[in-house]
Amino acid sequence: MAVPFSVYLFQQKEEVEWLNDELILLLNEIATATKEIAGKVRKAGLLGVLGSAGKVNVQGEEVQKLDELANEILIESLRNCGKACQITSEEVEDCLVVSESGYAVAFDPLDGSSNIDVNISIGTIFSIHRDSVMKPGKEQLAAGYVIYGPSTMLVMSLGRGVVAFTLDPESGNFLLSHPEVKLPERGKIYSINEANRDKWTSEGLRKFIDYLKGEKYTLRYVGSMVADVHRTLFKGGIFIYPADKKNAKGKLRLLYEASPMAFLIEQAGGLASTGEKPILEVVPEELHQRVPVILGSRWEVEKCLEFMREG
Ligand code: AHM
Ligand code: MG
Repeated sequence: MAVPFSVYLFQQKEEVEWLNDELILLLNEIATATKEIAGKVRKAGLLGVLGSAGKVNVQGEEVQKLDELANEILIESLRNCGKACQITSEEVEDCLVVSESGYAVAFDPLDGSSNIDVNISIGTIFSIHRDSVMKPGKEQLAAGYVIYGPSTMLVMSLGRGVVAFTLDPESGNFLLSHPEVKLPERGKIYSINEANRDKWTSEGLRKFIDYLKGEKYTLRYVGSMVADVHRTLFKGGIFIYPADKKNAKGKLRLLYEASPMAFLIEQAGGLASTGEKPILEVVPEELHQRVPVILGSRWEVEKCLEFMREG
């Protein structure tokens, strides 16, 4: 019988010194909220929650109804559980300060919005720090994502490797399905929005992608970071969202996209870089700060950085 998420957390208390009952409660709360979101995602076409909410968010992007719903579900459960001192969401301009100390949670309630209406995998990403979110990613106490795909899966790290749980629709439990997620040293897939090729600011990056083509790599790009990183984590290869002429710092947000994904990738044995430094070393300056993202198997990431340095 596979181990349920809540039981797994209790078992980890021995291994992870910062894992106490409070953090366990918080993590369970996040898992419960994502199950509710999974239910809404599954029935989206029947609930009338597809399409735009008719407004733009702090990033200037169109908000989808399901984005809003997922955001409300997460904020409500984090407020109610009483363990979150700060709540930061992609959909909310300011950080919600609940109390002075405790756990600071940052999340992207529904990543991959452009895929919502077409029934393609989307996800929720979360990152947990002590007291404040304005700390480098290497200080995360826990990070993870839930992918709403053919299966709903929760992939998480407490800084002791990466584990994955699959939602069992019968029992409603996240059950441990992948006790040790390890990134292959090298893969066969690259994942980047190649339509932006002419806009990329790094000539070295264009040469790197050409090099991969010569090495018979294949291209996979969903356009949901959660899905693209999930595939990279399990199959290896490289995922890139680079700086370009439109987005000088790339598109993805540090606190609730780049940093938690970098934590998972590195905990699984891979690398994650901005092109200049490890993502986990970046000290946040703004809540909704963006960073270029290059992550995946060690071999490809190192090679990409080499090409980018040479220009
Ligand atoms: P979102 O949080 O508004 O959904 O935007 C982030 C998404 C990521 O999931 C994905 O990697 C990226 O945007 C895709 O961007 P593009 O369409 O420019 O390739
Ligand atoms: Mg997002």
